[in-house]
Amino acid sequence: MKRRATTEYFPGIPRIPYEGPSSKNPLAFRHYNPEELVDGKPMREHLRFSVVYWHTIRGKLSDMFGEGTAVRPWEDGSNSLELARTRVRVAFELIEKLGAPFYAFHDRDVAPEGRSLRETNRNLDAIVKVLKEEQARTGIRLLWGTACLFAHPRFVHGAATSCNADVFAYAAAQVKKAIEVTHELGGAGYVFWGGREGYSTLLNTDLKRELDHLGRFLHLAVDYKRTLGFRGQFYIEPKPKEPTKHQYDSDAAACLNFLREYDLLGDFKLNLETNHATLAGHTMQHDMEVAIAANALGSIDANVGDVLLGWDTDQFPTNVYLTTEIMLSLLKMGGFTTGGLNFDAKVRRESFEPEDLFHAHIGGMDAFARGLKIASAIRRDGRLAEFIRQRYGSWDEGIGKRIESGKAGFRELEAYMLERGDAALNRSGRQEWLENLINDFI
Ligand code: XUL
Ligand code: CO
Repeated sequence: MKRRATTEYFPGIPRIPYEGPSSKNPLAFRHYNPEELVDGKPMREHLRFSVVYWHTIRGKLSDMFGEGTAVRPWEDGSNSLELARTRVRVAFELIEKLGAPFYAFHDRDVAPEGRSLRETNRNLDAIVKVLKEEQARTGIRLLWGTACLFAHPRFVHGAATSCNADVFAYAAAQVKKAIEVTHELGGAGYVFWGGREGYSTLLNTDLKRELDHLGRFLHLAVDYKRTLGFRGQFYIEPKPKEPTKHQYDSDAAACLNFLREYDLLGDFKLNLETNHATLAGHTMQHDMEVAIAANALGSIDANVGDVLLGWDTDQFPTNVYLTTEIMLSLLKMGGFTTGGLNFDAKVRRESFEPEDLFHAHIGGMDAFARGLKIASAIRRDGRLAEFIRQRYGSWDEGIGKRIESGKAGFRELEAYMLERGDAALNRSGRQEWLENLINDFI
C-alpha cells in the first residue's frame, strides 16, 4: 500500500536543493549534488548518506544537568504506538527532504517496549509495517538495523557479557528479532555495538568468561543469520569507553583481534565511528587504515567529538580536513559496498528547533561532498601516491624484492650487508611538504 503522508511535520522547509558554492540559501546544498559524477560515479553512490533514528527522531537533547530542550511539535508526551507511527512519518519526511538515501535504527527507537518480550515484539511488528510502507513510498532504504541492548535496567551488567545468564538469553531473543526485522526491511547490514559490553571494575569481573560469552553470542547470531537467509553485512562498532570504563570492542585493532581469536573475522566488518576513534586516542584515518589493512572496513558513523572534551559529544562533522582524510582512505579502498556515511550525530542542546535538524545534516553532507571532491582531486593529481610509491621504491627491486617475496633469509641478508658495509642513505619523509600539498587542494 502506497500511502502519502497527509500532514507536513516540517512546514516551510522544502526538499533541499543543490544550489552550488555561491548560494546564500541556508536550506540548500553548496557541494552535495547527488547526481554529479566524481570519478565516474554519482556522489550519492560514493557517500551513501544515512540519517539515524535515535538522535534525530528520538533525541530529546537532555544532558546530565538538565531535561531535554528539543521542540518537536508532534511529540505528545506519551510513548504510544500511535505516536510511534507518527514518528515514522516524521522521519521519512525529514529524510526525503534531505535527499538522503538511507536510515538506521535500534529496535527500541522505533517502537515502545511492552510489558513482556512478546508484547514488545508485537509493538515492533506494528511499526515495521509502517516503516515498510514509508520505504516503499519514498525509496529510502535501511542501511543497518541494530538492537538497543543498553538502555533498559536489565542490561545494567551488559548483555552478551552480563554475569546473569538470563540477560544473555534475553539479549539473544532481542537480537534474533532485530535481525528478522532488518531482513524484512531489506537492510544492507546489521550492527553490533557493545553498549555495556565492558566493565566498571575488574574487582567483580571475570574478563575471560565475559569475552567467551561475547564470542558465543556473535557465533549464535551468525548461525541464525544463515538459517534466516539474511544476506546483509554484520558489523562490530568499536568504542573504547562510555558508558563503561572499558568497552571490550575498544578500537579497530582490538575488535580485529577479538574477531580473529573467536574465528569470526569472515563474518564481520567494522562500523567505525569518528569520535570513537578520537576517544580511543586515534585519528579516524588511523582506525580506517587498520580496518582496511584487514579488509574489514564496512561502514562509517560520521560524527565528531570535541577534542577539548573527553566524552561522546556526537556532533555533526564540519571539518573539511577530516572529511578529506576519510574520503582519501575510502577512495583508496574502492568505496563502500554495503556501508555508508551514517550521521550518528545530534544537534546541540541549544539548537532545539526542528529546522536545526536540517542545518546539521546539510552541513555534514556538504562537508563530506567537499571531502570527496578534494580527495578525488588529490588522487587525480597523483603526487601524493607517487611520493609514497617512491618512498618504498627499495622494495620493488633488488634485496627488498627478495625479502618481500620470501626468498631472502637472515644468512643472505647478513652476506648482503657485509658486502655493502652499510645501508643506503635514507631520504626525507617530507611531512611538511605533504601537508602543504594537501592544503593546496582544500
Ligand atoms: C554509541 C553509538 C551507537 C551505535 C549504535 O556511542 O555510536 O549509537 O552507533 O548502537
Ligand atoms: Co555509532
